[in-house]
Amino acid sequence: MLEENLKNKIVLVTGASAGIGEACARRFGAAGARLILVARREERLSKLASELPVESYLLPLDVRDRAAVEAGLGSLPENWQAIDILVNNAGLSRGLDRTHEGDPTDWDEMVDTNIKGLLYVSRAIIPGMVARGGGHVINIGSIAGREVYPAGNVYCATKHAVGAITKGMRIDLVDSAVKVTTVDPGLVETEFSLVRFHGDAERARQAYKGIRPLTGDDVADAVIWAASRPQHVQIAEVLLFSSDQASSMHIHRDGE
Ligand code: NDP
Ligand code: 8X3
Repeated sequence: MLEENLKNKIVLVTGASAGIGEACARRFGAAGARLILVARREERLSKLASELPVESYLLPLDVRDRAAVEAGLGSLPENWQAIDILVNNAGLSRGLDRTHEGDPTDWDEMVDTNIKGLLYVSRAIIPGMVARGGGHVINIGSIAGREVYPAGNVYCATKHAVGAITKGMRIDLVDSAVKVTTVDPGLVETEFSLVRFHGDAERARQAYKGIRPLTGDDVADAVIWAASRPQHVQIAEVLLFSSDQASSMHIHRDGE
């Protein structure tokens, strides 16, 4: 079974405190990988670590804080430095407003987290992968990186940027043994919509009304699959939807 390739690998997951990132950590842990868990909510990371069947290292930080990213990743204990797999998952949407009505504070948070945070973490980790002669970067993009939907403007722009950065990384690393993958989901039921709507649980529920959305574990399944291919196989892109979804704008909801 190819998942055996993952045993004892060092895997760093950003945004491991919830949703897709937490599911990835659990799946890599079940496959015997050693995990570095990154997010802001340290208590969530501690609880997750206590439930994993493997050794893990907690790195509570905000990926928007370049100095904290550089310090945290630059001072890993020696036995945690040789990161094999980076899952760039930390990200969020804020608001669903027309561009001319949007809140610039929301824009800053999305751009700083989804684009700059991903770049800071990647910049700190990829040179070691190149020097060691192996590694795999898996970016969590989105259908929002392939399409633009009404009021999705800035969030979609950040995910289009993740798509472009992923392609750029793959080109820049083609002469190395480092592989680059994007996993792009459609609707996944996590804390994503609660965060997008600033804690409005009723509005968040509406996003998944009448459909059977993907779960974090469904996305983790694709991440694990991409991560466990043989070294010469580079999965470039994975696009996955709930079977009730065909595009950002084609969603079949019960009763409609
Ligand atoms: P969740 O809100 O459930 O999880 C988001 C994770 O990102 C949390 O662990 C959060 O941790 C972390 N995070 C957010 N901001 C920061 C930050 N500044 N520094 C460090 N960690 C941060 O959402 P999802 O699991 O759904 O989202 C994960 C990724 O998947 C995102 O990139 C999202 O854009 C993408 N995605 C989601 C889809 C969906 O429908 N849910 C579909 C397609 C893509 P903490 O708050 O503790 O810092
Ligand atoms: C999250 C999926 O469609 O809400 O990236 O943008 S969507």
